[in-house]
Amino acid sequence: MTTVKVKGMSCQHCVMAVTKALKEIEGLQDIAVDLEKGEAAFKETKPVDKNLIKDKIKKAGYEVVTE
Ligand SMILES: [Cu+2]
Repeated sequence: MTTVKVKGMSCQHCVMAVTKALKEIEGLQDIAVDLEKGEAAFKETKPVDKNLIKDKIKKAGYEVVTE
């Protein structure tokens, strides 16, 4: 399971939007977005470029936090 921090989610609508964005990426599976933690978790069935994940989430209107 891979987890990324997502900034800007405030309600279930945001959770749905982020989930939908991640579902569009080939190779991601079992996507689980946690509103309280501000995290998105998923399984990679093949290596997925982290920048693609960032881009998709950004296009949905949210920000991936990298520390
Ligand atoms: Cu929202």
